Amino acid sequence: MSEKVTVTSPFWKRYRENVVKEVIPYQWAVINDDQKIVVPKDPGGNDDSDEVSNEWSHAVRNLRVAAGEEKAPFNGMVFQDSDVYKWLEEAAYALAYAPDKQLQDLCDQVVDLIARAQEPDGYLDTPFQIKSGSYEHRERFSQIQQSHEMYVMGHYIEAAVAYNEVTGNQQALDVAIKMADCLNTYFGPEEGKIHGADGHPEIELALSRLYDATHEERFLRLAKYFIDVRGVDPEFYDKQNEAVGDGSTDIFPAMREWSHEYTLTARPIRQQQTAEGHAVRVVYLLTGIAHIARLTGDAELKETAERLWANIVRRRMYITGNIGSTHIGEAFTYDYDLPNDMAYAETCASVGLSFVARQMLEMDTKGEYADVLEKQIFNGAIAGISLDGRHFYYVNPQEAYPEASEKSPDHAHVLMHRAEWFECACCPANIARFIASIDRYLYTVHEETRQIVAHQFIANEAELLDGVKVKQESNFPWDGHVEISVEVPQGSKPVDLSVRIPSWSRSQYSLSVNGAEASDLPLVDGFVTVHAEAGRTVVALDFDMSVKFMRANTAIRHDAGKIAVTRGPVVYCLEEEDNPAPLWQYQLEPDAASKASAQYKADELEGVEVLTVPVVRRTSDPQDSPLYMPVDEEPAQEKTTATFIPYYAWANRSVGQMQVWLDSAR
Ligand code: FUB
Ligand code: ZN
Repeated sequence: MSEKVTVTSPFWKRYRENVVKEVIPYQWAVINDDQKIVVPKDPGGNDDSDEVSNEWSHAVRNLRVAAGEEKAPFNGMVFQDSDVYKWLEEAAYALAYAPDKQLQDLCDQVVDLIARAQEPDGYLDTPFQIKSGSYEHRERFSQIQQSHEMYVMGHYIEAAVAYNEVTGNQQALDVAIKMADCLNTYFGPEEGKIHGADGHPEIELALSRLYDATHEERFLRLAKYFIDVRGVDPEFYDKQNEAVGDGSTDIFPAMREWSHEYTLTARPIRQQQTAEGHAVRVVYLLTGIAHIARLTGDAELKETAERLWANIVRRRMYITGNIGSTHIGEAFTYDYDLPNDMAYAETCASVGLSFVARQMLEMDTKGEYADVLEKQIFNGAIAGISLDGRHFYYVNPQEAYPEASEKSPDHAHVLMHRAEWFECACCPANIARFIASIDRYLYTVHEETRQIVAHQFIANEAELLDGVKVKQESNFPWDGHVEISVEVPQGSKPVDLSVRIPSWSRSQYSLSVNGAEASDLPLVDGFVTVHAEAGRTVVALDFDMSVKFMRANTAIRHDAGKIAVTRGPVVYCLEEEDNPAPLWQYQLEPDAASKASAQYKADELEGVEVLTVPVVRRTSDPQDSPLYMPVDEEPAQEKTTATFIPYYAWANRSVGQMQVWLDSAR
């Protein structure tokens, strides 16, 4: 990446400083066993193995054992190594904006340990190297529906590309290249190789990144092979599973029962019409598909990405941007099925959808991609981390009740407070690497056409193209005034600056260029484009920051007759901490949005715009009232106000009810 973007946004600077000061040291302490963990029951139901400690991660120790430097059994989920790799990747991004010799030394040591753990032929996946316990007789790549071998290696490759790019560490990249070459010897269309793709996509996107870093065609070829081989033989996983036994020794025995639809192997992916199965797997795969479609100019693959993207964001996404409607299989279900209190909405899925959005934006300057990315940036993804940086959500409900989480098995996956860690710890480092790399999500730059696409409004100073400087100033998302200045050096060719007009402000915004009113500039796919000649061009925007009441598509039965409150890109929620329970007694009058007021509270929730909104509150029936009664025996109602806070900030104070959607009073 040749662009250099320095984030200056107060909102995002706080998050990124928190990653440096709190998250990286904390997560290192956990994976390096300097800190004991207390983990909740696994939301995906993966915690019945005695090879998973719920007190220690042992992720780094596993590497030492694989390197032959310590004796211990393998511990953790089969993909435990990826916790170390995602940590390394988040540290790499952090080093780019907060250089730190001590952290870099530690990362160098981790890379060296990884290199020592790697087999001479490039293979690296510690459970399959340590071979303790149930792994004793497992062969490499013999059960790739379940083994996550390429998922794990993909995460290493991503980390290596990032770390090499930021620090120049060549050893990191060499290990990744050796790893990818190892995969090349096992997989591919040639006879004698394995003709299947990993059960958990990730390697596709990782190899594409390795290609970007090395320009070695063989990595792109292999990435594309993994996309194209999926679903060619729908029985591929079944055959591999049967070959290793009857299932009694499987890593995830339940996976045998997964349908071909769920594993996205029912048909070649180019024929897939809808986003099925495990949400994170789908979005990781889509990221690879979009990346490879762009690199190879494959129009059919691009259409596949567009089709699946559209299915997700137009039919299967929560208003906060979260995805994944059921904890059973951590999966999508069907169009418009978006239960609020039972949502799964894994943090990794939001991070993954952000990856897809970024890749789609590389192909096309379309507002929808950037709008969805913005949803993650200010809602769905960042809800996955507490404001103190030491607690994490895996599941992100849109509605939560402590008693339901405690007593209803259906709601047991919905935690009422963010956890210190998880047995299946995929989310904590994923959200951290997203935050640490947010500077890479703000612009898309097209060198050939000299187009700079500014699709996010996070204040920053950037150097893009050949010496072209872009500066964004704003206090977004609290304030809707945004100024973007572009400085094109004298003698350089002009550039086109395309700026997104967010969907939530499209009907009302103002825009000026160098002080002259320009709100009538044509809007193309959600973007306006300003031509910037050598010198300084200033684009000033004022977005509509009024409080808006939103309704859902009538096909979403869970939200029928309900209203959600938004302001700018931020989705709000009601929390018991600010409003007496039960929250389901609060109703919104559809025309009351204009009576809502916003107030910035610097001392609350790390600085937050709080909304005071008129509501109608029904009184609760007296205790021991009958369960059912005629409607004319209406409970009394009072007009009052309620306090709304941004959804991402919920569960940072006390344990209590939370709701995004409220009943409409009419
Ligand atoms: O399987 C690896 C990761 O663990 C997935 O991406 C998450 O959904 C969790 O199941
Ligand atoms: Zn996760």
